Amino acid sequence: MAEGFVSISHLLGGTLEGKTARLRGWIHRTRSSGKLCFVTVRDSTGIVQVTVAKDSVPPQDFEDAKKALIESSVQVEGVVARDPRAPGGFELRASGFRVLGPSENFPITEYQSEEHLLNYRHLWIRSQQLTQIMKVKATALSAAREWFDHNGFYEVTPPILTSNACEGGSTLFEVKYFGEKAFLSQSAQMYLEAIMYSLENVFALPPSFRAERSRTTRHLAEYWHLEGEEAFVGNEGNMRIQEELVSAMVTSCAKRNAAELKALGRDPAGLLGMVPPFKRLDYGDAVRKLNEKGIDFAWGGDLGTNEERVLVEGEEKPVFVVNYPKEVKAFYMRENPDDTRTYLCADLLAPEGYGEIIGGSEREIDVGKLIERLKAQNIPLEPYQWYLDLRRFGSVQHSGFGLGIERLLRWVCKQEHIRDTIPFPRTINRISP
Ligand code: NSS
Repeated sequence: MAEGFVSISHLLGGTLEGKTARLRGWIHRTRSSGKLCFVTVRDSTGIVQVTVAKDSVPPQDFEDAKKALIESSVQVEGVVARDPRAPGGFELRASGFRVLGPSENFPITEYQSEEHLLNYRHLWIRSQQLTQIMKVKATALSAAREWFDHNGFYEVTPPILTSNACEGGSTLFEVKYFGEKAFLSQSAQMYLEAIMYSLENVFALPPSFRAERSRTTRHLAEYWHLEGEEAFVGNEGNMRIQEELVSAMVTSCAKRNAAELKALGRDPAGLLGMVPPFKRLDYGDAVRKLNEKGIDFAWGGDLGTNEERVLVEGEEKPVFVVNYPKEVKAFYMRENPDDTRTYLCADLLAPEGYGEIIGGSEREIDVGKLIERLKAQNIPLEPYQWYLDLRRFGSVQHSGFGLGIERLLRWVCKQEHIRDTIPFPRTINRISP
């Protein structure tokens, strides 16, 4: 906080009652009646009511306060007074009111279409809803970094421009690269696997890119991907790491952002219960469960939104679905020795039907099997030679996972649409603003 100015949360804390204080912020709402203006002002910490009485400020200040439109930036000086009618219980009774940057007529009013709000995202980003979500997201990210830090992981910085696919060709964004073809990274996994050989436990938080052609409420074309890779860890150990990490992230949000979560309609007390262990549900049992519930679903299919929703019905906590059939998963996963039709892998499904938030697996270390699978899918080997090399020079058992940050936030912040968990969403029909 700059010298001489108080934050609104400090002002609302009560310790400044009767004292003179100065604050800076933006006009949230304003109305005036005769000799009195009520201006609510927001800063990054909260919203407070400012009363500007004609008799208490210089004449020009009163005129400015009366004229100032919402979203004008202002500086106010006054006395902090307890007032039960004011939101927050305190108000600032102005002795001085200055407009720093006037606002034109703000193009967003109360009831606007989603399309309008997305066109004006650069201004809508100031809304209470998006502000609250961004605060929760900042907590989730710092809690994740704290957790990794306390558990012996190194943060590393993988490339974004890549020459090969990690998650299959259908969702690759192609870019021109000095006359060659390159792609935006879908996942840092292969690079984390390479770095694992020196640092053993690594994580990264890069953006990932998916040219998702479907319009859904849980797909973005650009999202933030929290990925871990661990040496000498199998599929079960991988799940233990994930459940502890998710628990640390979610419970930190519940503790540090209770007010924001409540405002978003999420009860923070419920999130405090997201502690390990999370249930493991074998894919085969998942198919049986779906069939028992009258859903026509055959072994070998991929779980869609509806199946994922049904599988977590009645569950309080996230659920791991383990050992998917090979045909629905990526080539790099380790074959399950107990059932070679499946891989040693797990997807973590959030409760309440929010769906998959993590995809993870133990990695195949048999280079012959990897080559066989790439060939079977008619994928040229050349771009993967470096990845195959990783199995040729001191390979060890290892596992990893990728957590979609916005998927987790959609659940934690109880959002209908994933786009509101990222400031400037990129989707099939939007790259602007
Ligand atoms: O495709 S994943 O399931 N798995 C991977 O990319 C692995 N290579 C990760 C790894 O093992 N290092 O994606 C992982 C997660 C998935 O569970 C979602 O939470 C999220 O990434 N994800 C997405 N979030 C938002 N939008 C889109 N389109 C999206 N695709 C995946």
